[in-house]
Amino acid sequence: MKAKSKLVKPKKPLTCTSKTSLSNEQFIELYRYLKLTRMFDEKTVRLKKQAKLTGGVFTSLGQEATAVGTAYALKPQDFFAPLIRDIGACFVKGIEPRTIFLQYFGRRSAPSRATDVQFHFADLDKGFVGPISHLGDLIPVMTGVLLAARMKKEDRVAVAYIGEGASSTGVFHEGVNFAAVKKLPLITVIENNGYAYSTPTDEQSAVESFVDKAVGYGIKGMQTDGNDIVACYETMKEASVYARAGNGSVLIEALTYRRKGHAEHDNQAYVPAGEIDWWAKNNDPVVRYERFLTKNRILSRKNMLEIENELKDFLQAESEWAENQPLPEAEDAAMEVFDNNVVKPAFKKKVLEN
Ligand SMILES: Cc1ncc(C[n+]2csc(CCOP(=O)(O)OP(=O)(O)O)c2C)c(N)n1
Repeated sequence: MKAKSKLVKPKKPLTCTSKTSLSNEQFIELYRYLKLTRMFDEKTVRLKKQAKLTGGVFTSLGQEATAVGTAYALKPQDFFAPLIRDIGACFVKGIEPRTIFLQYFGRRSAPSRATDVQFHFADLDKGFVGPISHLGDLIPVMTGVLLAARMKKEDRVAVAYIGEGASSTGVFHEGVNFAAVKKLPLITVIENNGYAYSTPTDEQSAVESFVDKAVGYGIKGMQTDGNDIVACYETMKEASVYARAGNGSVLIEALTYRRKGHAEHDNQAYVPAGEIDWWAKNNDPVVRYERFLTKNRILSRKNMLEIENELKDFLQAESEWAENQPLPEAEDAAMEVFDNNVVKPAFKKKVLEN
């Protein structure tokens, strides 16, 4: 697998790049988001095993740094379209864990009102263009968002996250090509995590590196270590400065690894023995960042434990609150299906005014 081959024998324990403009306060904030992402995923897996959640649970174990680090370089007005491994980007851009718990618990007051799961909803004030299941389709959507921003003379860039598998879709090509032609500030992040469902990367594409595809579109290509959170931040910072200045689109390839199956139901029988353990032991993005933080005396082990305990209590409170919200009622299913002018007043009275 290509992402691994570059790192077959790390000579010494991996940490993060020290070439950065981040301040100590920002390093700590970044750590909170990284840990929050991992701990949120761990919690949803536990809740799933307790049969408390609806739908599949998709985690980003082992690749959290890509979404968190890249999103951290964005401005509040910037748009982003995450996919299933990018919950960390949602947190960085201000989506609260309780909102995603509401979705997972299928509660009536969830943004999708229990008609969809996970973070399949949108919050445009936070720049969040909600994911849909049809992989690749959000790339042309983001070009539309950017064309609208251009007409309104708004200063925005947009990030479309995509797996290396979904980069094989026709709509990926159409979207990236259109953005390139129109010189839109679209930054497409290909998360090369080794597998698309059970298909390994070398059966997905004949290119040596996905970043090479940028040449074919006539846009800037960048490759980054997706498990080095500081490198992810710096790569996106450079890309966004370039795109914001009117130079056009960027394609970023982040090299990472999916340590869990496609979702919790996937037993990963197709993964060669020892591969997952290798990544867990040698290239875990949280461990790497913790090493970096202690080495540079930004946080001690004790400080990290305090943060972990704080986040544990926070997530417990968020999930308990969501779990205690009411379930939907039968008539809610009619919303957005039949004439909302008829359904909405009753819905408004019952739900929104409660
Ligand atoms: C157009 C389309 N084809 C197929 C699927 C079914 N599907 C869902 S996730 C997935 C694999 C995606 O792999 P990748 O893009 O590499 O992302 P990863 O899961 O590795 O993060 C597939 C085939 C889909 N949702 N949309």
